[in-house]
Amino acid sequence: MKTVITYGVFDLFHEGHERLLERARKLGDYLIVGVTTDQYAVERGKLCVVDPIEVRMEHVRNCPYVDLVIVEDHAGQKAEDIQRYHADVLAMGDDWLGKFDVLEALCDVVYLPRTPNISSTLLRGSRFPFLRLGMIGAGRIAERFVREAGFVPGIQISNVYHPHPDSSASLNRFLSNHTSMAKVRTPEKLFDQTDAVYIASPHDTHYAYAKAALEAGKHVLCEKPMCLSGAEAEELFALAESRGLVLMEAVKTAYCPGFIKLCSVVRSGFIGEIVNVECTFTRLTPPGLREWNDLRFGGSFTELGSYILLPIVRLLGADTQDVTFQSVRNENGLDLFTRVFVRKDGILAAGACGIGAKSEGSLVVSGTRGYLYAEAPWWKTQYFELRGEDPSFRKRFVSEFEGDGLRYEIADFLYRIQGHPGRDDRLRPEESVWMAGVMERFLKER
Ligand code: C2G
Repeated sequence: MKTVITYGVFDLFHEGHERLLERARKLGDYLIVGVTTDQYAVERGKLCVVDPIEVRMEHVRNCPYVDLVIVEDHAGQKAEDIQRYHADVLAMGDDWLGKFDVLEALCDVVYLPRTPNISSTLLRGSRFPFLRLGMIGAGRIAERFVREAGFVPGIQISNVYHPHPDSSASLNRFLSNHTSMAKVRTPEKLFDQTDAVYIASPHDTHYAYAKAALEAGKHVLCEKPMCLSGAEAEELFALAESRGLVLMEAVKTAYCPGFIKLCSVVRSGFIGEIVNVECTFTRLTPPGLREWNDLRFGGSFTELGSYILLPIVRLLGADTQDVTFQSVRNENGLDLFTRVFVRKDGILAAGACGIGAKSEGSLVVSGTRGYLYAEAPWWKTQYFELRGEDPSFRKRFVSEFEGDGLRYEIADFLYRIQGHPGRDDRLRPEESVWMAGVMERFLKER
């Protein structure tokens, strides 16, 4: 018997997939198909898979040329499977031409021509119209956002509104790099021409822009901190819900595969009951920037606090009120370094952030049986390990964090706009509301 093996995501199963499987089966007598998991697809840069794995596997299983369906979930698996199933041929579409030649040491490798004019990407485009996204703010993060959105098929950033006439040089620089993008003179004009809005203006303006956008019927992705008071955040989420719109706070870590895995590992009980969470995020910030000069909303905590509050709220929950702060201040009263302490039912948490001090950017979650250590920069989660009393015990986890990592939140935003339900392992509204409440308390005490 001659065994053939092939792999794919098989999203929105179509004629091109079927024809590939038909020809693959003809190369032998038995066809095994590895269907890529959602998570592994994301790790390989496919951010917009629509059908969940059970649906994709069902489609492949129902295909008359397929004898066995297996799951593909990690790098290196093809070599393992070829040996495990004694495969004689690995068949792949010719979009992969040359990429798997190295496996010729184990079996024949055949690249089959792709069927022209059909793909999951094209089908996604016809099922879901292109999302026209407008940007409010062309400041420091805007350039990165545009670059990262380029990795999410189905989004077109059409225009930008920049609220600060005094920084028009940065707007002009930005526009000269993005000639397809138009400048609009008012937020209303922006709303008229778009389906969704990304807000990247100064912190204290987020709430008003988000509210106006939602009232105009636009989905909103808002930079952190989305709001500086819990009531404002609650109001925005209620408004979004009443209008059937998506509202998301852009804390990029909350949507990246590594951090999602980290929280799941903690929740799965490997380290026992959680007793303490500690994390740090520092970024030495050059003098003269808004962080140092804005006496009302500058400083470390408003700038970086959302990151350190994220693992705390994810792991302790959004119902804790016992929050205190300690800060080291600059001459102008702004915090150059802040520690936040949170306590809930026998669990402690402490986060530290600073724009004027450098420290190790790690995250440690301590439990009754062991602890999780995520190495710096934990907010771009790529590597973490579980450790216990026995120093020789180490369980290691590695994840991809591509580029600047904004692509994951952008993909999630699009996924939800397309009508898929919000996923509970991403940032939830009540968590954003809690973080806004903590910001409010910090600003009041300062
Ligand atoms: N295919 C094809 N013709 C098309 C579209 C796809 O022949 N018009 C083939 C692809 O070349 C691939 C298979 O169908 O061999 C599955 O395609 P995708 O679902 O796009 O999966 P892919 O990204 O190739 O996943 O680890 C392997 C990866 O998961 C491969």
